[in-house]
Amino acid sequence: MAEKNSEQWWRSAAIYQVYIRSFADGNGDGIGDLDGVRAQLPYLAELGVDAIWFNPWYPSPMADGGYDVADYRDINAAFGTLAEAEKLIADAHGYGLRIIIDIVPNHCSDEHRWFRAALAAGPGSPERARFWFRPGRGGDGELPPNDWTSIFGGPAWTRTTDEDGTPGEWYLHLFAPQQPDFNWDHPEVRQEFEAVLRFWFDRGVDGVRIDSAALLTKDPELAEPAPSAFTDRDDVHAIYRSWRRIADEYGSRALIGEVWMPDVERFTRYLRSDELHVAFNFDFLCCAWELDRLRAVIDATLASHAPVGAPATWVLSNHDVVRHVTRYGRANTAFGMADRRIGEPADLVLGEQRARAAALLSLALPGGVYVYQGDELGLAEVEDLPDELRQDPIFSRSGYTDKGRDGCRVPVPWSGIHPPFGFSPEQATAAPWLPQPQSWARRTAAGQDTDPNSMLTLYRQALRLRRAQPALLTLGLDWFDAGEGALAFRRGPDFACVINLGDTPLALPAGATLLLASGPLLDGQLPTETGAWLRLAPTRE
Ligand code: ISL
Ligand code: CA
Repeated sequence: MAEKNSEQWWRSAAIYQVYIRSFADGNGDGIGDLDGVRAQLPYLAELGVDAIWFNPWYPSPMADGGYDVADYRDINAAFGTLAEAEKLIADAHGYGLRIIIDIVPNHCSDEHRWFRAALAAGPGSPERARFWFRPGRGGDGELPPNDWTSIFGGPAWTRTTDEDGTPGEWYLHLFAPQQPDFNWDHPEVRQEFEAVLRFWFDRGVDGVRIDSAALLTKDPELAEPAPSAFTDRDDVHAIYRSWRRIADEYGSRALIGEVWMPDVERFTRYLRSDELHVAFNFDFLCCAWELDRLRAVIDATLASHAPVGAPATWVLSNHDVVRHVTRYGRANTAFGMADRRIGEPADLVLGEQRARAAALLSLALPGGVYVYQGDELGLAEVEDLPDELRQDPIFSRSGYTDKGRDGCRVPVPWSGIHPPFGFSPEQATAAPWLPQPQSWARRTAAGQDTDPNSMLTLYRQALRLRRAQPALLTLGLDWFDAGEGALAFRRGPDFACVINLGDTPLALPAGATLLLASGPLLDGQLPTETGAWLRLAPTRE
């Protein structure tokens, strides 16, 4: 069992997401880097996670935080070098931490050599065939080829300028104009990404997170309406079948899809046994903090994964969403990507209490679990960033109506009582690329390290217990009745997780012993908005 588990490590791994730019700055330029990560490997090992997922670390003009990739086989100079990345992979392995990198196959940067060559080569050239170049509509080609809009807002097409300075063809970009979409009908695009996968697997990478995995293939005529013309098309699966053959060749390498898909049946197609190993489950992330809804989402998730035999994933926050301490402190605790509601009133004390219970919930559910950097410190969304410092293209492309995702990307506070809170070294030459709030003096890793009641201590204890409970890593879930307002389930015969989402304290099940609680018990009872892990008394048959 243990053997099988380590081969298929992704089935139950706790994965820590590192947004490199904001994690730890080794050289003091205000930008996180690989040196900074390497210095914090002992912290991550001590936290008790099994793997690290790095957001894109490639050379990039950073028009979209590195999701605009200029070279898939190198490292962003601001982060370090390829040799440093290799060293980091080896060091992480030395700590027993696996490495997952982000592959961005839907689009590249407008500074990628292929796109530059396409612009230079002109209309009708083989260089342009790797992307989606089209003449415009209207008398003079002044209208975009179709009316698709970008996921970041504004048109999904940008017009090029020919060498003689006259307006030329348009190219497709489902995201920012600096992110031209690849044409996945082109065999060279397919070969290129297969080679890129091998490049990183050869360097010891244990898995890849596949960005915007359902968007790669398009209606070849570009005629169908959005979004079905470019979302979840049947022919995208052939790509993942070929990637799976490569992953299998290397052995124990995981393919993890970023698939936002409301239709569960369509979603689980990506998880068929010859395709991806796992895909993110965003229903849980978006779900309101309410008993019935949470239970329904958990049930639906497990039911949809069961037929394909794929493990579920549980994510509370990532670099694209409002941090859950803030979400759970709002009157409406549900989340939608289209409406971040930055600045909506939030009770952060309540939000943190719920985030603590949610940590125990997510870490007790069957499958893989993700921790976004700062979750373990209880960081809330930074909602009051000055507009002129916001960098997310969503802010400008939405016409400044959507504040964007910068508020969950503020550099991590490590130590001390003033910014940069140890994010950068003492002799730093620049401030962190986004300013940290002074209130984070209470949120540093060093400050929480020895505090028995801190979020960091809770995560460490929970991750340690999780590792030590074989039932948590392998067995399924059985709901049981623990009283009014309780979300309660067993994993195996004697491990239970109980979350009190009701209005009154809950008595613990008879004979149960407390393993861990997200907050203090009151007269032996589990208070409202509190979660606990329990060892149940053996049942007499
Ligand atoms: O398609 C969507 C909604 O209809 C989006 O949710 C989209 O799938 C999602 O935003 C994709 O996110 C990923 O790719 C983006 C990047 O900005 C994000 O940070 C990344 O997580 C473009 O590469
Ligand atoms: Ca740096």
